[in-house]
Amino acid sequence: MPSGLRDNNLKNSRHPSSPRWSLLGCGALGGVFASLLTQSGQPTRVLLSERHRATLHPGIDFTSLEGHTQLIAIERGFIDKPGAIQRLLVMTKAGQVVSALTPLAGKLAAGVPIVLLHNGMGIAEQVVQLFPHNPVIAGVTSHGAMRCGHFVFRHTGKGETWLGPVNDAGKAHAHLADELARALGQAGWDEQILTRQWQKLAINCAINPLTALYKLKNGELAGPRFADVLQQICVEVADVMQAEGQPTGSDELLRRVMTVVELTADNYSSMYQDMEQGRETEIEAITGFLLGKAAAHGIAVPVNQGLYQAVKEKR
Ligand code: KPL
Repeated sequence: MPSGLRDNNLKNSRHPSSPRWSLLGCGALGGVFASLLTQSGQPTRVLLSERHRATLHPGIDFTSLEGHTQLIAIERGFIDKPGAIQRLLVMTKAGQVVSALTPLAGKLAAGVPIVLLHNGMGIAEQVVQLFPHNPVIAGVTSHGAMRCGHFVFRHTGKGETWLGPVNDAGKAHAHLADELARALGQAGWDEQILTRQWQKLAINCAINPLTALYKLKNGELAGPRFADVLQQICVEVADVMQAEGQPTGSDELLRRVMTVVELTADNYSSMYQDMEQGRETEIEAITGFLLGKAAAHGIAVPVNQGLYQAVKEKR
């Protein structure tokens, strides 16, 4: 048995009373979070759809930031018959959140917290409608992750993670941020999560379409070639944020974008990875969300509009 399997089984048994995380969406970031949660001794179960039953894998092949590779034993469940769920962490792509959660509507026990960690915006409101009796918590994260094969994941960048309530019931679940912090090294709780979601949206509007269209690592956006376009993207996002009651300066947004470009210089953005692998991108939930809000306020966002169209046409 690989040593990773033995270690993690031991770790789990040291925390018999920890409530179990059920994780929906085992893509690059989901696989990395499942591995880190398990390594921190927090029992984590990955919920898969029935079509994955035939392709089960003995564990997650996980490579840490330091380059250590381990096979991590992960419990699996199936979404059609999930059994008891104590807390749900949803890490599907933005466009799949609602369809992935729909089989649980009316079945999830009242009070079970649902934590949403995906790029883009506009999804949490739909989840609140689907689960009126559950605390809904939204999160943003800037960790970098790569899927290198079937259940093979690499943690490529240490980022920040923030959680905050979407509905009133969510407000009682700040402890979930502490528990994520045990796994990730850092995670915070912010009642104003909407502001952080907008700031992350700006980062994704800037980094994701450009890296996907020009086939670049995030760090390659740092040169003078992209300085103007990045600034224009931030000016447009700041205009829309202002109209949405989230005043911010475009310079502040650009500073945040450049910090992430630097911290994740060696990473391929999720949109780059999606496009390379012929998967649906998150452009609707990212730039599409911005365009929708801009249209509602009558604000012109030509640079973001152009990037949106280019990504749509590329598929
Ligand atoms: O969120 C990301 C993504 O790739 O989707 C960033 C922060 C840009 C890191 O690559």
